[in-house]
Amino acid sequence: MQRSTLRIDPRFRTPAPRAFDLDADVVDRRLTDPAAERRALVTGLLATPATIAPKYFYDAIGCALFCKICNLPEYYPTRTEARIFDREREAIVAAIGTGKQLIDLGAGDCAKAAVWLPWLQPSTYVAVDIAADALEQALPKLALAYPEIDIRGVLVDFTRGLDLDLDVADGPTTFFYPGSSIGNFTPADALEFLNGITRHCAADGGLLIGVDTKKDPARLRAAYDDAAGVTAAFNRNVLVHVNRLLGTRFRPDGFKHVALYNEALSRVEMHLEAIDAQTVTIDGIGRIFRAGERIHTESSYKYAPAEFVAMLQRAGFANVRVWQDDARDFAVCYATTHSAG
Ligand code: AVI
Repeated sequence: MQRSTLRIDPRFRTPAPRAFDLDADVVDRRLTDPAAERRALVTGLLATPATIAPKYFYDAIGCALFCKICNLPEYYPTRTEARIFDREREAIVAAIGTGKQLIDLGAGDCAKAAVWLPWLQPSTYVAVDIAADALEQALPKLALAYPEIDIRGVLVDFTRGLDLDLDVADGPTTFFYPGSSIGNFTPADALEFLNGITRHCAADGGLLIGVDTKKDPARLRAAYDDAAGVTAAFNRNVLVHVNRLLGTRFRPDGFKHVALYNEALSRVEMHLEAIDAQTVTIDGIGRIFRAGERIHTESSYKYAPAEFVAMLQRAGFANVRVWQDDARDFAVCYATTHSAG
């Protein structure tokens, strides 16, 4: 079978770390093993059911579409979390304390953390993300606005493990993981990830995290299948990204966006469903997607607050505080590794 000679995304070729000398440093630690990344993506596509890891949503177009999703009327998590943060700011700052280093996981354009900087007055702000563009644009501006804070960026794929040993200094540390991104891990992986955070939390450290709660399935479905079709475009764009990475020729408009709530597993699932049969050559193998066959692209787990608190405790956090909006659509937790927090 002949192999494709289409252009392969250089992200799968160049493992060399780079450092940008802007006003803030950004270190790239993403590509530990590009061949293994590629293999995992190919294996997922050749499997039945086929899967694509949600991290592949976030190329430049995917990031822009995700920003749009966050402002959609149906997508309540972003604005509900922001309202909780606004309403509870002083109580949250009192719980966290000031002057610690702040590690922002999945920082994106750093907009969420930027609101906290004047309140938490961190000694160091480390923005961590898999995607470079938004981070590289945001950090120099933050460095200019807050010259007293040591501002740095780290590009890392923390779905492969949270190894920030080179980036987190000793001393009190606050991890910030908003947006309910923890829901994109399976519960087992979420527990392991939270466990990794406790490892990095020195005495007097903690985690400020947002989590989406269980609710009416119709509302959950609507949040992931908006009337304007932005989430559908976000979902299909993953195939454009995969085409670029692997040199495949998926026809994204040959797939239908499907969002459903799997009540037994408490998760919203997103899939791409082949409208007609489509054969795609993947690493020299002709993979037939039958009409109606689905590629699973994302799971977004929803937690009752008590369930999530129990998970934080299992991960090694000792003291957990929870704040919610009046409708209890979303929960913000601050958890510490010491019992007096
Ligand atoms: C990033 N993550 C928390 C979003 C979520 O709600 O699971 C990703 C998303 N997918 C579709 N809409 C939003």
